[in-house]
Amino acid sequence: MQYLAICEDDLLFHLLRNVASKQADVLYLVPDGSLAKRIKREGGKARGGDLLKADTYKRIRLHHVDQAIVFVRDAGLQREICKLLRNRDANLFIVALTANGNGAGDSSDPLLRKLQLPDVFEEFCSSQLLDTVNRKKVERIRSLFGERKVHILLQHDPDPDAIGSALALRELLGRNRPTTPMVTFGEVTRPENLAMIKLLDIQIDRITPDELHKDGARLALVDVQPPYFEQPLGRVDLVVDHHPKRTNFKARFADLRTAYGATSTIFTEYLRAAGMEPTQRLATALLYGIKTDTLFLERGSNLADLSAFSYLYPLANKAMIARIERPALPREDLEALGRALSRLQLDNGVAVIHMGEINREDVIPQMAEFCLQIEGVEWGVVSGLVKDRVVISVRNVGYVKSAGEIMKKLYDDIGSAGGHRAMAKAVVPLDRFIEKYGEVSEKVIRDAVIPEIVEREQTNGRE
Ligand SMILES: [Mn+2]
Repeated sequence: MQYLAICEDDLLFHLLRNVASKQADVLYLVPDGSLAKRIKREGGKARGGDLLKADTYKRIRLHHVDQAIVFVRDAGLQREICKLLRNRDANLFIVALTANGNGAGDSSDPLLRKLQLPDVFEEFCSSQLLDTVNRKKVERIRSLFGERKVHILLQHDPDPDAIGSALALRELLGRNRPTTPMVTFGEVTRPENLAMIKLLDIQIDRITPDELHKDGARLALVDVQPPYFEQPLGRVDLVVDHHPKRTNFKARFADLRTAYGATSTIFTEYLRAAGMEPTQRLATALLYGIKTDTLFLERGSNLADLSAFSYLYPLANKAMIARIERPALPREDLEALGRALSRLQLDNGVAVIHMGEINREDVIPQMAEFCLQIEGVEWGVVSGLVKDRVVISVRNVGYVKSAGEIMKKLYDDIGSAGGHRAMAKAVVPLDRFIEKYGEVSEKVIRDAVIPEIVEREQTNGRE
């Protein structure tokens, strides 16, 4: 690239010398000869001349120039220079660096771009500064654990951001699964998250509070802070998180960045500062962590998230993320569904389906949703037996919307139930369900639910 930089002084020369000298060939046009000499002495290409005279530009072969940079503080002067350049060459790309809000030049000129100087410098400086800060933090993190085993403790239902962060921490420490396991007091339940750990071959072990420091193991928390846990955790060595700061807790190292949309963003910065390019597996986990925590960069994300996201994107396996997001339905569950559909009866616009024993809980609400597509159906009521729990999902498009109310009335005394007007759910332990209804079947659910729906439709009428 051949640049022509039109400047009042040698500031831009000093700035660009360190940044762009290797990629760019820059000719500096400055107002006087002595300044031009100074730049030449320091290894630059320069020419002196009156910046407001057309002759000055005639002596420069503009057709060799790919881009002109106009770095003149006075807006009026800048406008004049842009005009002179444009008169000489109608196809020249011009970037005008302006120090104040109004910029300069003809804004209808499609080949003229204006950049605010404070933005340019801020971006340049902050990324450099952050890099140093992050490098120091990585050094500190690596000094925390010695040869000890490290438990990376995640929240009760570990999510992609936590999992991606934990993988990155392990990588930063140069550790492996046996010496640095991911642990939780709960378990992964969301279908997407289950798909993520399966496809990325990630293991999360269940642990009890007493085992946290077994055999002198150290403790690291990512995407969560100690007060989240009801029980005391003992000594905590590391906390890296983006959630709002919780009440006082002690940790040997803490990095809390509440302005960030994801903890995975913090770990991406650590990796970059440490000069470690993530593997495809790690990049996929981190990218998916940022994506889910920021709702694809829409919620609570900032520039840092955007920058981490665009860094990870080319390194990650996008096809795998697509598979994680649309987890396949287990075959056996589909078969249960097919059988249930084949004997579907409609009663007052209500479709009731009991799927029997199924493997994946999320199949139940998906099915209830699907029922609404069947002609004449206003209510979809779908139940299934998931391990030792009866799960009932209700969807409704009718005029009388009281799905949550009905579920609460019928099942809240023996389990947990609730929801909105159009969407509700009940989860009841199997033994308590049988105690009350004698069995789990389509019939007992139908007999309980339909009178409630009919009663409400009659009292409320059709508005
Ligand atoms: Mn998070």
